[in-house]
Amino acid sequence: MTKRALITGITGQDGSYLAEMLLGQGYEVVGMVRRSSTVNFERITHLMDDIEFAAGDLLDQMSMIEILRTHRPVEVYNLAAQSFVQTSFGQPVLTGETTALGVTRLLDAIRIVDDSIRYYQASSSEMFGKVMEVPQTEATPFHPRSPYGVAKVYGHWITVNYRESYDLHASSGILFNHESPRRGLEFVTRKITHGVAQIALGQASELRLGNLDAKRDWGFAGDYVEAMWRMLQQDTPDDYVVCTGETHSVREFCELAFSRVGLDYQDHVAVDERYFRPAEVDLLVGDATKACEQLGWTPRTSFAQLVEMMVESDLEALKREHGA
Ligand code: NAP
Ligand code: G4F
Repeated sequence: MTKRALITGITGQDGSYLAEMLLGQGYEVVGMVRRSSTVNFERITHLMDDIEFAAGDLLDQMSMIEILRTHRPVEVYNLAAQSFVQTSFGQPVLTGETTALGVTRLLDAIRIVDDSIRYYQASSSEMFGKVMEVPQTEATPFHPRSPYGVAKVYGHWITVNYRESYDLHASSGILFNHESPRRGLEFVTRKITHGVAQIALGQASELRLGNLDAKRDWGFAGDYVEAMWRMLQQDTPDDYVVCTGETHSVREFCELAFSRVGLDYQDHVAVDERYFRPAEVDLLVGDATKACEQLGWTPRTSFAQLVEMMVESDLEALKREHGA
């Protein structure tokens, strides 16, 4: 029997990789997209003929009930969110409505329409915030440092609560930062690799960044979507940390990215107060032992391979754009 999966956030970085993976496994994929005045399908143009699209919004519960009734998925991957931490400080209420309450709207829609649906919640290492231990595991207490992190803690606990209250097959993946050439330009890794490519091609001379000392456990998004899928294939729903177990600073990311094009980051990076946050997450590094032992998942892409992949992709894209 062909399985049908619904992905919210299909136009985002992870949605595009997950859709690719599920289609490759023979799934029928339904993608929930919200209305906007211009289409936003850049990351999934190559999949447009294979995906069925359904109009809906995490802010609108009826739209999700209708999608579940019409398309009858057996798995739902909730990847949609206001996902940019910096924006969450400026728009905390919208972030809460989408990233926190949106989860309850969708879980309730599942409970009403078909409580046998298997559900994946995109939780985040941002929930650990001011970390209580190093490395962070499923048992590490949360101390979020942004409205986004607070909203994700709510989304995480409401998922656990619906699992315990209504016996839903609802799992939560606590994913550490994962990047790719499809990462939004506002996130620091892609901002750096795009900036490096512009500077290498003579289209810019400077890159303005915030806190260079923040450390993150960065992996490749293409590897991480496989862990999401594996969670929903388990007999019992649960929560899993997904990470590489290595941490690197923003400064190290810069050093490596600039060195790929033969440049010294110190000649081009300027620190700009505008990119500092009211409260920072200084250090994230996870321990994915549980995901490794129970899901058989391990990351395949190293930090150096990730940086190289992103720099190369931005160089190629800019060259194409400028006809070089
Ligand atoms: P992303 O690229 O920012 O994509 C977010 C997606 O959510 C987009 O498709 C966006 O649609 C959609 N969306 C936003 N508001 C919506 C709404 N009100 N209704 C319906 N859809 C809405 O994020 P990502 O990096 O792929 O991350 C996927 C999920 O994992 C997010 O929940 C994120 O918070 C979480 N997460 C990410 C990371 C990471 O490092 N990438 C780590 C941990 C957790 P538009 O295209 O229309 O804007
Ligand atoms: O790339 P970032 O914006 O990612 P952040 O805040 O870690 O959040 C990402 O990962 C979370 C998982 O832990 C996800 F849940 C979330 O959705 C998102 O995908 O910033 C990374 C670090 C921060 O410490 C920030 O202060 O880089 C620092 N940074 C320094 N200069 C900068 C900049 N961040 C951005 N975006 N832009 C800068 O110029």
